[in-house]
Amino acid sequence: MSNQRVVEVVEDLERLMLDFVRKHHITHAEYRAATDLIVAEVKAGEESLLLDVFLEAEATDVENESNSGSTLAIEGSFYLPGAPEVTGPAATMPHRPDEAGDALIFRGTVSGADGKPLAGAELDIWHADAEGLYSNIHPGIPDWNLRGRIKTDADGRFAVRTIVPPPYEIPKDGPTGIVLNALGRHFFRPAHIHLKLRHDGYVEHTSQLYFEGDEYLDNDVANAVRDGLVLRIESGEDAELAQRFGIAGTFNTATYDFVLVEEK
Ligand code: MBD
Ligand code: FE
Repeated sequence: MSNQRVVEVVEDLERLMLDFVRKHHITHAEYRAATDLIVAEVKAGEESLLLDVFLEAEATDVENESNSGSTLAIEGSFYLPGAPEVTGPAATMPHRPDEAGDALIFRGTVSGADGKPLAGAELDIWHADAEGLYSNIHPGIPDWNLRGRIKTDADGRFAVRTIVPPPYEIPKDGPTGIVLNALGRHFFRPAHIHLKLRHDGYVEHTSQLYFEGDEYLDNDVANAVRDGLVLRIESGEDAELAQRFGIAGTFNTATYDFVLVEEK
């Protein structure tokens, strides 16, 4: 039995590709190079990376057009469900004893579109380490390092200690990197923190947060930076947070308030 949505979009895609082959006089050798690229992407485990770099931001833009909550952003290729829960007043992302990078307390609130704070909302957070590498993906890093799930308190607030990640560089030597190189593009994404937010009765919210001053904000290889997702890192003293997290002197904080959309 045919599926109406599949007929609609796949037949349109088919027409687009046939027109494309004709328009560019694609040779048989070029056609075969394209199928070989797909095989190479799968062999390298980069098929999602290729699509996420080139297409995913457009799909989230489409969703943002009719989204009344906080701005959505791409998931990227490295999300894994089941990260450890991080709890307590000094909630800290799983990390190595000698984890490199500047300490950051990321904090904020989660509320509904009506402004009602959401207690017990889950923030599923993952980001790269100071080398730009992701645990469970890149070798040599303990499983679940810098991946964690934290819940908001009774007032819908959260605060978690982690490190400021650096810009992320797409592997240069893999098939996706070869394509980017042939296009004359660089391989960098601005530094970012990935998040998925969940709360019963609300639509799961996938986004990413960036940092002011990053040289790749305006030329992200995945073109995924959007207004309102760029955080300012405030460096200063905050007695309450310092006590809570047992840190002395000045430290970095970054704040973001999420708005989730109710399920229909
Ligand atoms: C990532 O972490 C990412 O942000 C993108 C766009 C692609 C792959 C991994
Ligand atoms: Fe990423």
